[in-house]
Amino acid sequence: MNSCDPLNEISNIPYWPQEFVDRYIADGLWTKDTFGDELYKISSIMGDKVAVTDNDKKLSFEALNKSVNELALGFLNLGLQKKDIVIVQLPNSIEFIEITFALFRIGVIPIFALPAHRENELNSFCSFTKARAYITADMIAGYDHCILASSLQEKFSFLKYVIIVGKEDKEININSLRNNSISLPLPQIDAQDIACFQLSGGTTGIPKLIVRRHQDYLYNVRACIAACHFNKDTTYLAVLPMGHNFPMACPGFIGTILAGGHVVITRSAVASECFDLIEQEEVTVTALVPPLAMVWLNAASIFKPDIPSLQVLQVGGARLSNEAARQVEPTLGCKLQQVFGMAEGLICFTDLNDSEEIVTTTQGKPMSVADEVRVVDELGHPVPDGEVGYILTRGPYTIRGYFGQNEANKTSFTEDGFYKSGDLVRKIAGYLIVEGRDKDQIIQGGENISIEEIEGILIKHSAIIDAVIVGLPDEYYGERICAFVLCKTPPTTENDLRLFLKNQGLAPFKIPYRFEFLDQFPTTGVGKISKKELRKELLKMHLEQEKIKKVI
Ligand code: J2J
Repeated sequence: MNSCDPLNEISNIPYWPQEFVDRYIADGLWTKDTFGDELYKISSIMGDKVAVTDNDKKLSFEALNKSVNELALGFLNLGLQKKDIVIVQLPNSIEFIEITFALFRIGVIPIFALPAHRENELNSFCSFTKARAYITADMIAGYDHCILASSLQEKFSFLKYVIIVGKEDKEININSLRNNSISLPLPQIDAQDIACFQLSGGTTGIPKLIVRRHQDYLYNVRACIAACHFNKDTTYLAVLPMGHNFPMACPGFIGTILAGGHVVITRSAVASECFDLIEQEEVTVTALVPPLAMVWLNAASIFKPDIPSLQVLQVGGARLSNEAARQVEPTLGCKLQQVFGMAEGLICFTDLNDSEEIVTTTQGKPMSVADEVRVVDELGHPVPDGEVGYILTRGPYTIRGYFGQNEANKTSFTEDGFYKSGDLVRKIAGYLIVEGRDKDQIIQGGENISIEEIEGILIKHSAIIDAVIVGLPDEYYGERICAFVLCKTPPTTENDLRLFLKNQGLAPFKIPYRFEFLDQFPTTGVGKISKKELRKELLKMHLEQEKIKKVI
């Protein structure tokens, strides 16, 4: 990322052409409402009903609204102002929700860094946006964020405030802000004002910044609430890192609160702990990425948890294999909802009333009638229904360009404003099936290999929890198939897996050349399996072996 003048950039962010703005407003999709106002409205309706539970802390809607106001005033008293940019990097917690709504209410713009982000990402966010504050916790998963904060402040003189949730004696503590709020008028926030920055979920390089405004992000939340039937009886377990678009706004914790439901927060994604919490708090819905869903399915088949309250498991963020999808209902006793989404906008859901076939083999339909989706070939020409092509999308909650990325925007967006996510999909009767990503295929000796086919068969093996196929660069073949597997106990052997694949009818040239057994997969900030890290790991192992061969 290049550095830029944030204020200049803010006035220069790609925006929808006027005809689209007029249409979205006329159709009632974009309104004048803002997140701050929506919280006032729902808290006046819900009153003392519990809105959030985090371990032994509970907040009613009224209490949440009050606390959000106190914090909003605290931020203003400290010196933060509307349009300032701040980095928020917090673990799942009640404070996450309070701080998010407080910032929304005063127009201070959070960048939601994920807890797994480190100095590289934070350096980039700071220098790129001239962030004025870093709001974090003293420790997140054993990592000291106070040290990271000091290092950022040494480098960036504009990073004026470090606000800490946790230890009382460090920096500016969040609680001191609450107690210190002299009444000030809250700034006027308009629907076209920026609510926050989301981060692109790409697996290469530093995430790009995605501007979400109240008008489009609120529409995003409202459309998700409608598509997922969230209401005051919904109890949502926030397991994935709450700064990610999926657990935040699709419908996520914001959707649950604005629907009058109950958000239960956990900092642990460990299946047995989450099963206990689901039972105890009568959770009705939760959202996972596929690797976590696979681990939960394995745990549920062993522990047989008693979780009748759980009605829906949303799974998205990466492709869930059809085999794993089929296990959800019998193993967890709840319905599966597949979610194909992106922080840039478009969200697709399977519907709870869809047939089992649709729910287990597709990634759903775009949630809004105003979503425009095209499936095209490499030249941008539409492909017939049922054929694989690149997805292009635009609509009332899909951005028209990244923040400060004039060059990247030329390749990531078409001239008429469609976002090119790089996902390869097939469209059948309106439903999308994600077939992979543009760079996510193995071409071995000129043969295109379907990663999904091999992964899908491998996970049918009774000793396997999850499997990932990546390509190992090879002088002769171009690439060779390598399988990384996560085994149950007792584990299995390479020979057994080869035989199994053969007996399942897999063509011999698709049988992996190499198998690697791991205890856990490297993941991205939100918990998707990081193929980039696996490829790096594979290359490292390969080069080391080559070195040993030479020595011998
Ligand atoms: C295959 N690939 C998928 C799916 C996302 C809801 C759910 C997820 C995200 C998210 C999100 C997939 N099958 N079911 O923002 O609101 C891959 C695609 C996509 C990229 C976006 C939401 N669901 N993906 O994961 O911005 O490659 O958003 O382009 O992090 O994840 O990643 P991200």
